[in-house]
Amino acid sequence: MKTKQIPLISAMIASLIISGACAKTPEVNPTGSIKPTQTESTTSPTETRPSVTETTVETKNLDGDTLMKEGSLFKMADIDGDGFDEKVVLDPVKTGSPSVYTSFTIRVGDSSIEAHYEDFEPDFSIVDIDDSDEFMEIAVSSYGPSSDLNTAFYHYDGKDLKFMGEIQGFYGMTEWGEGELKIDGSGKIRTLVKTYFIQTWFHEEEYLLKGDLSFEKVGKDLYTMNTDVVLLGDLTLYKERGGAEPGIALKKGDEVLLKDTDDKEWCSVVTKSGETGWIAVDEDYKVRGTSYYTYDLFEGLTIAD
Ligand SMILES: [Ca+2]
Ligand SMILES: [Ca+2]
Repeated sequence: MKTKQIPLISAMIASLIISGACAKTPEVNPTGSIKPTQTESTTSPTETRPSVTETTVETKNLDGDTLMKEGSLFKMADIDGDGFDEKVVLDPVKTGSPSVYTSFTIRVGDSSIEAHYEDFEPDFSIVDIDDSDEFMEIAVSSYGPSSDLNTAFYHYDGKDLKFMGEIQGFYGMTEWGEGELKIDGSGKIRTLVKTYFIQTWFHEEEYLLKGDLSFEKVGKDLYTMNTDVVLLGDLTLYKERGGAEPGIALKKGDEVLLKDTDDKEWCSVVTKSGETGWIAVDEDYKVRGTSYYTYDLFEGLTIAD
């Protein structure tokens, strides 16, 4: 299932990126200061593929499922800023038949955290979300059950590991190219998030790393959706966002652009002649003032799971 959906999602992501919402900041290599592992002399210093031990351990859990531990991955990096490298270890676990990666344990020193993620990448990255503090963070990305990509972050303070949170999007290389979650040392993480307002689509989002190690969504007033649709019924637009006054009267068959939305209530609609009106949408899909759901009124939407 994953392999079929990924090209589609990937294409959507690519088109979003091309459609130009991205004000690109210069990329800073977040892993530039990491030392390569000793065993892989052919990789460049910026490629921090961890070494893989060959040991395979199999155990059974209480349900009788086979748990397979396919060797630990580790990287050396000074993630607590004390001047000495820590050994950061990830123990991936596969379950089921055919087996998939379902859980892992992250270990630094005497501290460890176990986590469960469906179809996670059996790998991790050391990243520097904010280069003005001395810490670096551990990132583990997952493909998720239906292309619900996400990345989990962990912090080590020199004594304890802490789960910081997870953010939609994949960090690092995937099977279709570079993941959409970007870290540039600014303290902000940029990514694409999936949303279900009006249709299934993605928009850019930023998250700020806060002092308590949590992430805060920065948010935007309006996100660009830019979806061309054809009206399947008549529709009178609102004149203004937030208002109740009627504006342009559209007819069945009209072609319009669903342009900018707050991703919760309002979306601008641009006609072929370049005039703009607004629709309000309740409960993600109910077009206010009509008996239509968005997908019954607009042809050209993407509706996925
Ligand atoms: Ca250290
Ligand atoms: Ca830092």
